[in-house]
Amino acid sequence: MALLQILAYPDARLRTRAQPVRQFDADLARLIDDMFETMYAARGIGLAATQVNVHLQVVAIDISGKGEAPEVFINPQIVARRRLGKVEESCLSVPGVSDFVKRHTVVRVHALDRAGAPVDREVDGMLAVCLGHEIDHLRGRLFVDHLGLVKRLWVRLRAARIGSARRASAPAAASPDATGIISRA
Ligand code: GNR
Ligand code: NI
Repeated sequence: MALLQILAYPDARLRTRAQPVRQFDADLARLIDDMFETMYAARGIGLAATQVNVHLQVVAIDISGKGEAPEVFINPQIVARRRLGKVEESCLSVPGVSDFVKRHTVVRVHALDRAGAPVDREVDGMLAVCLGHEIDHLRGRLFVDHLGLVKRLWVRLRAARIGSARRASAPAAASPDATGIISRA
């Protein structure tokens, strides 16, 4: 297993639209395992493949945050939605920022599981919100795109500051290799 590098806003690669998965093979299984490992290490409750620079429609979620409820959604489609709510969101690709976003809190999702078998589920609460957030990633959208202009400008300035501080202090040894993979010792 390997930790993957998570792209950070405003990286243009986060705007890529993910392609549907067509092959349920060992590469896909490895990607899913690496995504969970990366998500848990970063203390997130969800991760879209887009965030690790793999532009396939793969979403990993565990709203328990600690390995209790891992769920994979491949090629997910929301086919029904209801009950709009305002929920505070954060994103591993937009570190240090959280804000309230309008999302549906009950959604019906069609997807495939890691073996390629069809899934048809109605989910609610945090799982529904997280699924909306992750499906946005697969389409190149970030939660900050839902915020007002002033807040979005603030997020951009902040990201520029954090980015330049990181570049100034980042030791070369901590960088991922050309594949984007940070190997475990
Ligand atoms: O860890 C995460 N927390 C979170 C909180 C509220 C709504 C959505 C999320 S997803 C986020 C991890 C992430 O960036 N997934 O793309
Ligand atoms: Ni996110």
